[in-house]
Amino acid sequence: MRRFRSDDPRWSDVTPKSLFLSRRAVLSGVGAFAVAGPAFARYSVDEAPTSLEAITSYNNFYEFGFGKEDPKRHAGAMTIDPWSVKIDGLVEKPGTYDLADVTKGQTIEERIYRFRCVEAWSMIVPWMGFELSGLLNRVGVLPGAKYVAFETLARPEEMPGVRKMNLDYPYVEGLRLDEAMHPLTLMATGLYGEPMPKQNGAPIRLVVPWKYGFKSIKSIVRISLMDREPPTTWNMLQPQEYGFYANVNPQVDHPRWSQASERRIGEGLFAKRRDTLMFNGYADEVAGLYAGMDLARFY
Ligand SMILES: Nc1nc2c(c(=O)[nH]1)N[C@H]1C(S)=C(S)[C@@H](COP(=O)(O)O)O[C@H]1N2
Ligand SMILES: [Mo]
Repeated sequence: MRRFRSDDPRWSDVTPKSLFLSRRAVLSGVGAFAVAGPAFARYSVDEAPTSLEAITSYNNFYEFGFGKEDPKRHAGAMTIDPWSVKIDGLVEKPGTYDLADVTKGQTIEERIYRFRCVEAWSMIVPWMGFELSGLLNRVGVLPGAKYVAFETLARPEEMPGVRKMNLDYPYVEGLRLDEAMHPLTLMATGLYGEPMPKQNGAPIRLVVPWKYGFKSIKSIVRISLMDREPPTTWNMLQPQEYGFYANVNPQVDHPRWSQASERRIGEGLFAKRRDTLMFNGYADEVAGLYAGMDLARFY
């Protein structure tokens, strides 16, 4: 984990590109020097990534069914090319952007993040992606905007869960604008150095590592800048169980289970559970966003 805050001047000479290169150096076995350097630690956690096999075969993507294996089994049918994202609401340059235009000018880097589902399991995922702030700055956020709303593709012909309407589709999520602009908030386009697997939300999804996984909406087709808090899928379904904020918090239990600990996928069913960390271990970076807020009330 990082040792300094993001605004610490000691980071000033560390560019995202050099971070990426140092990580590559580590992967290719260049050695301990690169591992020890603070550049490596800036936004990535120093924990062993969960296997590609586990990350791509134990999924939540209800558009393809409730079961953890359903997304891997059915997501192959999803057409991801061509792909476009409608960006609208309180922006200077609204429009329908094709995928190449969404990623244009953004630095894609590797970020190894903790990922904690509200169901009390977790993984370590080596995402590829760029900061959402880069895209929002490019399209120009207008002064009245306070929230960002996201929407997933809902294509019944290709999605058995959507055909059955096992949830209210399209799946929608949202962030407060300051959360969306935070440097940890990623538009992820891949993992393990490869384009995003369909079951993980190809071709582009959100990753917000300090929040429960359901905030990290997959296969995004629309981003809207709003002046008020947008409705979100799980909150609409069960408001007393799933809040808008959904920050990982070991002190605020889900009404039906404890959030104090978690099962790390890949360690086996009999491995010792791990303690869940406040803001999923990203408190140094994000606690300031919630200063003065009652996190038991705004769960
Ligand atoms: N569109 C959409 N996005 C979604 C979901 C979903 O069902 N539909 N599930 C969420 C939940 S509950 C989790 S834990 C993560 C799972 O991401 P992963 O399968 O890549 O691990 O995706 C989130 N994003
Ligand atoms: Mo989840």
